[in-house]
Amino acid sequence: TSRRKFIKISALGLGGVATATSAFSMFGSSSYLNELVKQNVTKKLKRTPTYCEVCFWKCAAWTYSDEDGNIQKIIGNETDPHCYGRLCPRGTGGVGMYSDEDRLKTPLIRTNVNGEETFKEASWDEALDLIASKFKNIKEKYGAESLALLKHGSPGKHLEHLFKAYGSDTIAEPAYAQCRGAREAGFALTYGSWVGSPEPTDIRDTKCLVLIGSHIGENMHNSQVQEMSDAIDNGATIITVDPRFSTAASKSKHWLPIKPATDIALMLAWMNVIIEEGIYDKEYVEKYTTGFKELKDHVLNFTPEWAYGITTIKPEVIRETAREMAHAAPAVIVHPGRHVSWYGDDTQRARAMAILNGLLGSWGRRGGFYFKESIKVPKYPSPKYPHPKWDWRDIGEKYPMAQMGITTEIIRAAIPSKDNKYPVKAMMVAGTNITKSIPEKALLEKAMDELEFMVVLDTMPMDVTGYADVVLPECTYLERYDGIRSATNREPSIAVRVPAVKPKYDSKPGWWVAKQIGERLGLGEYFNYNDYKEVIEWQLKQLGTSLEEMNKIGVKHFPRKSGSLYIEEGKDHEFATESGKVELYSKELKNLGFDPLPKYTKHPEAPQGFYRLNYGRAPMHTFSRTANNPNLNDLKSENNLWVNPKVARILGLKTGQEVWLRNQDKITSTFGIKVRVTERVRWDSVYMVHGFGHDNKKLTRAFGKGINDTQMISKTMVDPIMGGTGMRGNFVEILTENPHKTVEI
Ligand code: MGD
Ligand code: SF4
Repeated sequence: TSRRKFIKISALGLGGVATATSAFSMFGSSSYLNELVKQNVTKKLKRTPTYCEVCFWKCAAWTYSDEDGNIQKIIGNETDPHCYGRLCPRGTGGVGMYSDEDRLKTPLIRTNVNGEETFKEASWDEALDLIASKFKNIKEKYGAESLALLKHGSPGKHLEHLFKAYGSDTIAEPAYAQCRGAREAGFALTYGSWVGSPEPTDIRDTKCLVLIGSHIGENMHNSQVQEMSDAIDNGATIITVDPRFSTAASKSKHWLPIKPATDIALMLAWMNVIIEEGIYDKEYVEKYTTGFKELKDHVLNFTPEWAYGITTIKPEVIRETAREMAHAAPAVIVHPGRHVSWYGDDTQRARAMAILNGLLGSWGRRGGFYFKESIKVPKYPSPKYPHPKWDWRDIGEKYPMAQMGITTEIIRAAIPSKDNKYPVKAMMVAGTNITKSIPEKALLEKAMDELEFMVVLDTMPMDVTGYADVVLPECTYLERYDGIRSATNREPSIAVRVPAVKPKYDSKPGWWVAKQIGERLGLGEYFNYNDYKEVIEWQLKQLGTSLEEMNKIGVKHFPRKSGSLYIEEGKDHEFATESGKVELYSKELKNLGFDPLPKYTKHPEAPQGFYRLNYGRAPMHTFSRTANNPNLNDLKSENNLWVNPKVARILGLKTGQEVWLRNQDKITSTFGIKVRVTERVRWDSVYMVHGFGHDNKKLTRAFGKGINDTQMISKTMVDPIMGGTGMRGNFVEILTENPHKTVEI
């Protein structure tokens, strides 16, 4: 049997759905605070600043804890531009991450008892000594570069510092290749600037918001949802392109139920109408863009009639929506989306979005995209990092526009082969549940099996911990310091994270883990502090403030230094591209051997009896991390399979009935899922919320609830430009009988 078999047995010695339309009104309000204060007049509450870690929007918040160390409530910081004083349901429910009794409680080390693999509880010293000795051993045998780090969120930053100090920059996170990488490449090619997070979309002042497969409202990015809600109240036109009637679609003037995988064709037709009817922003195009002539010739034949045959969207609807956009311009946003790794031509789809925005003159304009700004947090003094012999760039060299590590390529590099020049031999996984976030499970399991050593740092016994040699329990964001948040926004601001309570059980902060391993590896000079608090204090001082002040205000604002939010009337503006202009036609892509202008390519369709597997978000959950959270599990404990009534009729399915799925590669879902018959999904696809179907029994609430969409994604379409993992080309058939005699776990 495989050495790194998923540990199923428990360790030695270790013991109702909200309606979609309510997503816009699910925010916690500061009236909670008054209520809370009233309720606790006798109890003194301590208020501690933090920023949320339930998703990566990083809303600044206040944690209220009582004298007994219980967290009473988390409330949005009124002055924070990420949340405007209101947290989303997940942020409010973040306290469940702290109180979840299934949390990892102590370090665990894989061991073999009577031929059975299991975990034994270990002391921190034992676990850290083992990690340090294994890391040293790998470095001696292969070089530090063979140690890879897959990470996400705040703990990742601390471990990145450790890895770089030890000589490895073999680092990646799923937020790139499995999420927004293609959009960053597409917009960087066009505007010379990443979109970044939060997106610099000026939604509060927009007159027209175009969402192409972006489901804001279910994808609950706080200020963005609030601004969209305000924009709707102010009469903005929303145009939603989605094969599914999403919450956003329900708020839209136009819902375009596009045939999946044909969005580029629709956008080419929009360009055709906007150019042919002469309703593009002529002044902007002339002054700020290059390649208009090539674009015009390129889209000449991509008429709405041509696109109709591909997208199933009627020509008059294509024309009408194009005119609405142009009418609103420049206060129009063709939203770049967030999770965009769909069909492997995702950079080109992002380019099409970027080009449309260019034609409409919305980049750098009020109600379009503003020029974002952030403040640089000075780096705490530390020696220079050594220069690795190879790093993530070399591993991803096939993909010329990869601007960050590609998780899947790093994983592949763990599988030995003759021509693997960059062998990965050990891996640390911190704050990412790769068994749910990275598809092609067979490949991932093979890679993990080949590793000489694997360590996981997590707060919960997620399925990925079952593959580790050592599991380290991190305390939650409410129990630790972390780096200062300095995100891009309309105005620069910073926020701090200060522990509200002591770490529960034997859990420790990520910064402490990094420092402990670092010291054992002889890297003490890189960790020249006893407590991370000292790092923050030093940085805050450089920024002209102090922890004392930040404890009172939570968020500090700084004036803009880069100039106006928008292009100033009559002034020139230089974009950060090679030409200094918005590159409608991309010479860069041409020189790299790719299409300089986006083209529509046909993608495979579902075979007879199969449906395209589509997936997305629910407002009360983030990926797989919240499924077991007691508060959020209460709101939604499992996912459902959305099935069109036509399909339900053919297969004889009823709402609430349990079904199983089998995909095109004959992979059968471990668990079942309940059907939801709804007109809101097209007949050629089925839909489910990502992040369910957990297969670790230690997650007592989430175990076996719903289907893990990632398990059904055994085929990927890789973006040749930046290495993104297209996941929407998988097809499933619906089984009404349980294919497992006894459910295997
Ligand atoms: P999560 O499932 O939230 O997402 O991928 P991941 O980042 O892997 O896993 C986060 C892990 O971090 C969990 O194990 C959680 O317990 C742990 N964790 C939470 N807080 C902390 C902490 O404070 N410290 C530590 N050490 N650990 C913590 C997300 C990725 O997935 C992204 S960004 C996208 S957009 C993709 N979405 C997606 C999809 O929609 N469908 C499918 N099939 N795959 C996807 N993969 C991608
Ligand atoms: Fe937390 Fe919600 Fe903000 Fe994300 S959007 S950081 S989950 S409050």
